[in-house]
Amino acid sequence: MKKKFLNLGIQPLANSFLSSNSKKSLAKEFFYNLEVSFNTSSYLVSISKPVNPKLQYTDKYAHRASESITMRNAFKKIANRLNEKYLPKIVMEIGSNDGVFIRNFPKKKILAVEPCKNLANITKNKYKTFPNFWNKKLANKIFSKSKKADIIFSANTISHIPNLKETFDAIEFSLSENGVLVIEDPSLYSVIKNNSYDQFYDEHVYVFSAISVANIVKKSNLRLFDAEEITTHGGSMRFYICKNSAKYKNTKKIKLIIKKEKKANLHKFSTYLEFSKRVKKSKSNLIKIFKRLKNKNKNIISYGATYKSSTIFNYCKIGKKLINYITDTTLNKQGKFTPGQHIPIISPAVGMNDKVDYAFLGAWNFKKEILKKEKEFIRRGGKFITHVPSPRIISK
Ligand code: DWN
Repeated sequence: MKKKFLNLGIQPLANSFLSSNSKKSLAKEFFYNLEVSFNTSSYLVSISKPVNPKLQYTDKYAHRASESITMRNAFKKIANRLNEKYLPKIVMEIGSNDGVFIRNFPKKKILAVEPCKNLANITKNKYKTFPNFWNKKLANKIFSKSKKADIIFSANTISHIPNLKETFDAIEFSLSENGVLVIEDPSLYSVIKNNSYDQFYDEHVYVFSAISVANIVKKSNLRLFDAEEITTHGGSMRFYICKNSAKYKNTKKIKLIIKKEKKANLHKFSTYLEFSKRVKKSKSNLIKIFKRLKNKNKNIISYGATYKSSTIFNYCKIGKKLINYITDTTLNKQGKFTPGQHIPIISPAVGMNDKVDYAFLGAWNFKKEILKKEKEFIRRGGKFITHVPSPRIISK
């Protein structure tokens, strides 16, 4: 049974950056109610009513996974590790974005699946790229009895697909006998611990725990045999999954991770009710910080036009009165307006100027990288604001 525990209000699609803020284009904006539920039998946390993926993964998808050094390095490292450990002949990536993971492999080994046509166009000339949604039909088109994948990799994508049963059935069909599915997604443990409620937006249909993944993959004759806690995206989990009959034994690490999650009561509804109370408190404290600074005539901007910050700004109703603009390195976000609150997005080269007093860390998950990059801003007295794990001003 699904039980609701969090209501983040009326929200736009986090990817719907607007080219114009004219009345005509604002009238076309799509909104939905962002409610989050807990399944008392599978322990899966999900958006109560997912949005139709065809509205989300269009030829105007804005996010480029290769925009940060942190992610470029992280993908290179895991690509090399998988290559050395499993010696794969065929590697498929589901949700290949701009190719930041596959670029670490020779062309002949790679199959890429990417439903956003503008992204698929980036990789299609070098790598065999299928501009489609991952499902059984596509699996049947790509694979056969004699052609299977040794590694299926998917970062920040499986949590975006509403139909998990079909997704994992299609993966089971596509994997070789001892093939391994490696998935990375934000971890529920970190979300609860850091109060990072902004990990909930239309695309994050699920926020996984190891407990829930183990339950879900079982239904498709797959087995979660290992996992790693990783630091990317503010705390993620890397899951290793194989066919039931594959040679891999369940590791000590996966048992320990599940034990840790149980100790944190991730299998109990009461945990989520408590989380929901903390989210409300976080909202009111963040609004207080913004209003206090604005009353002192401070210039506040936001750093990183993230999908996550779309949830915050629309839930907390933090808009143009409180934030002058948002800076983002992604060229195709610059010159646009954020979903719902319509805050202008500009380049950091223009936006990180002497007039800025405070910058809200929309990309708080890259705090280390950003603080390193913005030494000059900090040196001249500029400060960052964050809401993770609780709203506060960072002075160093
Ligand atoms: O799952 C998803 C994650 C992985 O990526 C998606 N559904 C969409 C997207 O979500 P996000 O926007 O919350 O992700 P990021 O990776 O936190 O976005 C960072 C943004 O900040 C990018 O637009 C790039 C920008 N940025 C910047 O302007 N200066 C990032 C860094 C590190 C910087 O120095």
